[in-house]
Amino acid sequence: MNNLIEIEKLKSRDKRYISRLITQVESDAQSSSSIIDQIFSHTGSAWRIGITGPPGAGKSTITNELVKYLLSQNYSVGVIAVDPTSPFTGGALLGDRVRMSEIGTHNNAFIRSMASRGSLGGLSRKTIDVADILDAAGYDFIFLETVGVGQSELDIAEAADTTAVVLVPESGDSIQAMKAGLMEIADFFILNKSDRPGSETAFTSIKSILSFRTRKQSDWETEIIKSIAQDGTGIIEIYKMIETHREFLSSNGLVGKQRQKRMYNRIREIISEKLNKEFWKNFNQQDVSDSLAKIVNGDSSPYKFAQKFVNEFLT
Ligand SMILES: Nc1nc2c(ncn2[C@@H]2O[C@H](COP(=O)(O)OP(=O)(O)O)[C@@H](O)[C@H]2O)c(=O)[nH]1
Ligand SMILES: [Mg+2]
Repeated sequence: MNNLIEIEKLKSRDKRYISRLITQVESDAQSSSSIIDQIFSHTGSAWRIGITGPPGAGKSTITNELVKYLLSQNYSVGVIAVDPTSPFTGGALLGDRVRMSEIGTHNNAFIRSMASRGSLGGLSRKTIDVADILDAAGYDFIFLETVGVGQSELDIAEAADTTAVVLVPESGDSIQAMKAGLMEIADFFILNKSDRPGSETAFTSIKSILSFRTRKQSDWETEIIKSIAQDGTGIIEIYKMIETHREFLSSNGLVGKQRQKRMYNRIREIISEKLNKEFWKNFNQQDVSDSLAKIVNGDSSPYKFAQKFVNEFLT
């Protein structure tokens, strides 16, 4: 297709146009690079907020409430919900779609669910490309919701300016989270479902673990906000915390630094993807199959096989 971007149309936040660009980004890397090349100089104004945590913690409910609040304050908001997709259905969670449609029809809001397939972490290159599209379109805030289970929460910290980790009182989630490295990436915590039993205990235990950890930024105090997302309790406090963190980064000259680090990781990812593709283009399936048979027969080893192919690629 003709990939000449109509910047004015994008900036008018024409939703159908934005959707079309996103679909192209999702479909192939060639379109992505053409689109991002053209819009990139228009990005950088949006504030990107990562919301991560275990499944069912209330991330979507919190995001939904925050968006409603921001809309009431006349801000425009983009939401990218990255769902752990079943390889069988290939679609995002239905519940989220229904919930999101509530705000999705608002003129100043744009909601998109994305599958997390095809990437090891929760956030693929495509997600960040989509965030760029929404940024260039002029949305004031962009939310990135991802499930944090293991590796993926590390990725969200690479994509967001402010990262909030959502925990709930039950099931020792708080302790699990510390192990999973969520401590290092959280700019603040949200203890959601504070209406449930055990929330005080959970609060105290997160607080005490926080006091032992190495800080993300030396002068930044990582706080825990209690919320009951269902009825909106704590939502304004969460918003204020986002603003406080933004102010902290801005006044210390850290916004650019953080974004540079992100850019470095993003470029590395793009290079990996490119090299990987180039690499496998070089070999025909028959060569690969022959070598595999040799390895399985014990005539070669996986390391020898890999080295031979790398050598061939490099010459
Ligand atoms: N009791 C209680 N339930 C909540 C609260 N926030 C969300 N929920 C419910 O928890 C379930 C999972 O919420 P959801 O936002 O989809 O979680 P996500 O998987 O983290 O996005 C839903 O049924 C919500 O209605 C809360 O503060 N208290
Ligand atoms: Mg969700």
